[in-house]
Parts: sequence; C-alpha cells; structure tokens
Amino acid sequence: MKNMMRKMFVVAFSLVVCLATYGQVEMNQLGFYDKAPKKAAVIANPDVKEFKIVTAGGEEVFKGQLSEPMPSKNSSLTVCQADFTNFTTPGEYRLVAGNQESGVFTIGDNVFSDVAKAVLKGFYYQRVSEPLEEEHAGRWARPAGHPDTQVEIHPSAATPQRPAGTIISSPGGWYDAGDYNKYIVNSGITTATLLSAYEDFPQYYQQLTVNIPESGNGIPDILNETLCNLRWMLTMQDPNDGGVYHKCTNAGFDGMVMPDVTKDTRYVVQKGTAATLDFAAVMAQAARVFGQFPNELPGLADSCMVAAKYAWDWALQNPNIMYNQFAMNREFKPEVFTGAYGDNNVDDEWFWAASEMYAATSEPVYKIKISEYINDSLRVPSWDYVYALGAYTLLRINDPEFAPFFTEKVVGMADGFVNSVSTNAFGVVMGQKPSDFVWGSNSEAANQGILLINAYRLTNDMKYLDAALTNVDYLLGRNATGYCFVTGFGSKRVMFPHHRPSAADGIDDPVPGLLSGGPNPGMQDRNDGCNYVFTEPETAFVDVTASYASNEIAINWNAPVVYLFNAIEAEQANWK
Ligand code: 9MR
Ligand code: 9MR
Repeated sequence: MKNMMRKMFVVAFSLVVCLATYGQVEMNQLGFYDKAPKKAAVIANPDVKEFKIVTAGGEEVFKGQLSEPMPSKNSSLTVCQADFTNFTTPGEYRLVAGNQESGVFTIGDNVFSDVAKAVLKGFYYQRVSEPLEEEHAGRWARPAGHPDTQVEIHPSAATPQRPAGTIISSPGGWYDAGDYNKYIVNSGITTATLLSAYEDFPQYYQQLTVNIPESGNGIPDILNETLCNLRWMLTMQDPNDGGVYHKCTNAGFDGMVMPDVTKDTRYVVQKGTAATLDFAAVMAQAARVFGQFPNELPGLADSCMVAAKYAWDWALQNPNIMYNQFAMNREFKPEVFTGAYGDNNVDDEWFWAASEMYAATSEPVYKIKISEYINDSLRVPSWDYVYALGAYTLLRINDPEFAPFFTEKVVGMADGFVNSVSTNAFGVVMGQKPSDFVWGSNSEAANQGILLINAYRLTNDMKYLDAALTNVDYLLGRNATGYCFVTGFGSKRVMFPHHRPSAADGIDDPVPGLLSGGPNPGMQDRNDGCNYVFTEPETAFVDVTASYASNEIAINWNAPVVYLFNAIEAEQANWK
C-alpha cells in the first residue's frame, strides 16, 4: 500500500514536473554579491534532497540540504529552496540538484552592473524620431521612426483654435511598448520613475554612462534619456488652454514592421484629466530636477514649471474628463483602436500632481488637495494608480508635516512584503497573492522592489534591501517560468518579445535591455494566435512574438527595473 501510494505520488509528481518543463533549478541567472543572501528554487523531486555548487569546470565547492518542499500559492508547483548564502568565494559557478543544473552564474562585485545599464539603454532603443546610429545601437542600428512633425488634431480634440485636421508637430519621445504609439498617461509614470531614480541616487547616476548620443554633455545619462521623452511631452499640451492630449497615435496598430516603414496618419486625441494631471506632476518634478542644471539647460526648469501650472489650472476647470475610447469612437471618426489607458478614477492623479506641485513650489494651496486624498490606499504604483508616486515625493522632500505619516504607511507595507517571503515557495516577495500576476506583472515585482528600497532609505534596515533583492532574483530567473525576463540576459532568456523592431529587424537576438511583461493569467491574447502551455497565475507566460499579454515590453515596466537594479548596485556595499 505504502509502495503504491509512493508510486501514485511519483506519477502525480511527474505530471507536475512535466508541467514545469522549465528545468528544475530556477534562479537568478546573472549573479550574487559575495556576502549577500543567495538562494535558488528547485522544483521538488522526492528523490533529491541535496544540492551542490560546482565551479564552471565541474569541481564541487559547496554542498547543502534543500529545504522542505513548499506548495506554491500561485500554481500547482511544489518547490524547495537551495540556500548557499554561506558560500562566499567569488567566481563562476553552477548549481546542481539531482540531474538538473543551472547555467553559469557569478559570485562577486557589481554583478548587476551590466543589466542595470542595459535596462536604461533600453529606452534609447525606444526613441521615436531619430535614427539609432551604429555607434550607440550596434547591431540594432536603424533609421528614424515616425517623424511626428505632421500630426492631425483628431475630431475628439478639436477646439476653435485648433479645429479637426489642424497639423501640429509632436516629434520625439519613446515608443510606448511593442507598438508605435505614444501615450501621456503611461509616459507620466515612466518619466517620473526615472526622475525619481535620479533623485534618490544622484551620486551613483552622475557616474553612470550608457553610450547614448548625449553622453558626456555634463548631464547624467539617465536625465539625458528622460529629457527625450520630456521634450515630447511638452508638445502634447494645447498652448491655447493648458490641457494635454491623451496620446499621439495611429488610428489602428501598425503591423509587425520596422518603425520607419509605417506611414499611417498620426493623431492627437481628446484632452483628458488623467493625462493632464500626470503631465502636471511630471513637469513639476522635472522643474525640481532640471533646476539643478541651470547652465546646461537654461530655462528648462522654468518652462516645465509654467507648463505644470497651466496643466493644473486646466484640470481644476476640467476635473472630470475621462478618456473613454469606446464612447469617443461612437462620436468621432476615424475610430481609434490603439491602447486606451483609460482610467475613470483620478483621485490618485490629483494626489500625485498636488504632491509634486507642492514639492516644487511649497505653496499651501496644494496642501489642501494633498489632504483631500491623503488617506487613500497605498499600493505599488501602476499607470492607473499613481498615489505612491506622490507619497514617495513627499518623503523625498522630507516634508515635516507629511513625512511621518507616509513613513508609517510605506514601512508598514514593506513589513508586509518582508514577512511574506517565508510563505512564498520561491522565497521572493513577488507573488504574495495571485493577484500580483496581472498584465505586466514583472513591473509589479519591480515596483514592490522600489517600495522596499524606499523603506530601506527611511530606516537603514537591511531586511528591506534583502527583500528587494529577492525580487531582483525573481526577475532574473528565480520564478516559476525559469526565464530571465530581461532581453539579452540569462542562460534561459526571452527571445521573442512582442516588440515590433525585435520581430522585424532580421536579427536573431531581440533588442537588448527590455523587460518582458511576465506571467499574466488573463491571457487576453489567447484568441489572437497565442497558445499557453501553462495557465496558472505564476506560469501563464509564453515567449512568443504573438503574446502581447505576457511577453510585450513597455516603458512603464522598464523604468522600475532601471530604478531597482541600479538602486541595488548603488547600495551593494551594504552587504560587505
Ligand atoms: O501590438 C499591440 C500591442 O502593443 C497591444 O498591447 C495589444 C493590446 O492592445 O494589441 C496589440 O495588437 C494586437 C491587436 O490588439 C489585436 N490584433 C493583433 C495585434 C498584434 O498582435
Ligand atoms: O499595461 C497595460 C495593461 O495594464 C492593460 O491591461 C492593457 C490593456 O488595456 O494595456 C496595457 O498597455 C498596453 C497599451 O495599451 C498599448 N501599448 C502596449 C501596452 C503594454 O501591453
């Protein structure tokens, strides 16, 4: 009987293992700081209780016991952990468990330096209206994409001063994602996250160069890159009233072609409250940041502040103009089918914009708005819920009135993350609950990391940095798919992101430094030619070009990994 039970277990178990064809050892595929925590996940196998670390040549240097198997909350997988924190000798290694082994990883200093730079450089590859020269883009050099100097006012955005069909110029910026459109709402959180990375680690970024055309001009590259999009955003404000167009877009998505061959008409569509408040927030933050470079960028900070104020005033007069693409398409032609980024609650946008306006001006009037929404809930930010961005800024300026309140909120949430690690089968913060696995779930993991970095900065308690590191491990391979989610990196890497240039450029390797969206059990692309082999929250991922719901790349997902990876690199000395 016992034997039979065991057989049944083995059969059931093999099914699970089969389901997890991924390769048994799932770990950060790049590396570990010598004194930092080091863990791998191993899909449980009743016959395997031990693991070892071997040199790249196969010589055993460390042996350990796997932890007891733990069922995952987010799939039917059962997982053991391999803890080799005590092995601290720098070098190149593999981890071996039973007959499974990892790829080669490094133990040493600066182990995330290359990937941290690459994800920032990823933005350069998204630039719209300029050619990517070989000097900077290497194999991925390409002609300029959409010039966007002849953009039509869509009927939904018509005003007496700018009737439908009026031509405006809105060049530059970054493509949003795998598609070729430019959306203010998503640009808002993205640009703010990059500015925040700089604000939180200015010394680190002063040294960081990533070989972009502006490198060496006296401005840190993270700000050079951010400026490209900021200048585009400025063109999206209607000079006649301060309102901001929701997006600059085709009517329908382009085919999977290179960006210079598409010739569809470009439009700016309806102005909206969410876009205008996000714009105000970013411009106010930009005014603060670029105000530190008066000689290199004369007048820029002032222009940003004027634009921010103008947008804020428009929003006060138009507090409820929601972007509803469906309703818009009933009323105006041509219909627009590109990304909607529709949001029908702008409380959090008010809070964020008010926080930034206050941080930039110290004017009490903004405090009133802050107070109105201050008790809303803190969640890691996403394009449609930006409350946390305001909270981070009020903490950053260390406002005596607000800082204690937000410290408690941020540290409280961070404590929840820290405590959840021991209940997670992979030993990471990501996946505390199945609802972490949304469209773009990898940005959720990165933003959890940012929240933890904020808690660390507030308390100097290493437990928050350790917890943030677990999500770095998650993104680089310690997850149920076994993929390292940044293109160009890892022994099991993403090769077919939903990204038009990567699909169309004829180069085998995708454009590097781009973060794939990650597991998304919503699988909204299932009827668009996408077959998912695994469908559970943490496994619903396919590395195929068709998968826009699990394998697209997007600027708002790349920005938080820029913040997280570089923050960890900046703070690595703490693990010495
Ligand atoms: O390529 C588009 C991608 O950028 C979007 O995220 C996604 C959802 O809006 O849509 C993709 O375009 C697909 C469209 O929605 C349906 N037909 C297939 C298109 C390309 O895969
Ligand atoms: O990231 C967006 C996700 O939260 C939405 O659920 C999804 C569907 O509306 O759209 C995602 O954003 C896409 C945008 O609409 C178009 N460009 C590609 C973006 C990433 O897939």
